[in-house]
Amino acid sequence: MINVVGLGYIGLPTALMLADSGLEVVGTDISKEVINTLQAKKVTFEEPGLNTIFESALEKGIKFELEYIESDFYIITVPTPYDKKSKKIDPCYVIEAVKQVLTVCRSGAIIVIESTVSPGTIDKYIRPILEDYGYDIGKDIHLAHAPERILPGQMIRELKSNSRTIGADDLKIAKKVKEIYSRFCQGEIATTSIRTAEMTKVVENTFRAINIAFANELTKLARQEAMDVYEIVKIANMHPRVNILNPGPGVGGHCIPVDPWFLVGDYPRLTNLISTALEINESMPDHVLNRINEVMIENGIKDKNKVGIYGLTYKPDVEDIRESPTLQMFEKMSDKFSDPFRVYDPLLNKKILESQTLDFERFVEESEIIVIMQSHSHIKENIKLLRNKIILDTQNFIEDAYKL
Ligand code: SAJ
Repeated sequence: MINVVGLGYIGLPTALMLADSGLEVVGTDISKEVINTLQAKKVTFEEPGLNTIFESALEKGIKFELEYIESDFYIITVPTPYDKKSKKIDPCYVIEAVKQVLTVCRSGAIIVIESTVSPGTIDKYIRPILEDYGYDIGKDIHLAHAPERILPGQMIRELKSNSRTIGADDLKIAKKVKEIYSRFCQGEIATTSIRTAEMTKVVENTFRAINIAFANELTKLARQEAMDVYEIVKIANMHPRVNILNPGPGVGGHCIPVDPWFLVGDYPRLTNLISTALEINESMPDHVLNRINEVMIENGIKDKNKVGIYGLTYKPDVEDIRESPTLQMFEKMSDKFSDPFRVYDPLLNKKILESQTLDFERFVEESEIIVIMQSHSHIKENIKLLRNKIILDTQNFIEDAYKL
């Protein structure tokens, strides 16, 4: 039996996939609300394909409990918040979950940590707990790290098709963990040490952050030269060994703008490139504000109320607003603009901001300039309604619009 601890964006789909593959699975979460909802046969968040796999897992007997279950296999998928000031990870939830597991696990149990952690966290915080509880690691308890790699909006498909990394202290344990993940994962599964698995996950997201920063720096350079950055990137990417990512209004989510800071926090003298890249990405919301200002001046618009911001989430067609570029932009606004712009996002039917409107038609009607921060399918389907509006398109999908 497998006990999956933490039924959020990663834990729930993972538990469902395992149950769907025929394994006995119990999902545990500290939130009564989450457990009540799941026990009432309802999913806790929207994600393509989640309902179907949920129904199948229910049929195959998955259970959801507040309590940790006696078992010999645990997968921990709890959040790892990070402190914005120190830029360091706070492993408190992982630590608490491991402690709870130790009160119920069987001798010889394997504890797999899936939550993203900064490199060295398992050695520094988790091993000492096991030792304090009197466990002999490698004998009567085993540790592994299997960081997730899935993309919100494509989670179910990516859980099946992405390759993964499994870190363990010895090959036998790595093989056992690999067997479990192979039940649903058709991608390649690399086995390595725990430290390498921790580092690899953070390196992957850091690579992406640096690549996006390069595209963002090119954007500013092209803007100064009145050149089209998208055309430059498109042509450069025709080279067989060049793959520059897309410039954007900022980098959001809980991974790309967060994980690289773990390396900067732990190795400040060895991470000049990484910290500069992060700063470039964090400067993009300011760049958007400058562009809004320029577009307002060019069109003789002085009133900020005539500017409408479309898109609050951090990526298209996903409800998640964590570290969203629009929110980052509003945080920076207080010194530049005293009044907020009006805001609209079709995915958020609950008000998050004072200036947010829930009526799209009114939003369009009252805005002279519309700043597209997110390329939701909704705006692509309603593009005709933006006729006669001045558009600043930070996502580069509307022809003849102002760009970054
Ligand atoms: N972005 C750009 N330019 C690009 C691509 C993205 O500005 O060319 C921005 C997006 O607009 C968004 C942010 O970056 O605001 C992050 O988006 P994302 O799609 O790159 O990544 P996430 O945060 O949704 O998920 C990433 C995933 N990494 C990828 O390489 C696609 C996922 O594989 C990881 O599992 C996840 O982080 C994680 O949990 O670490």
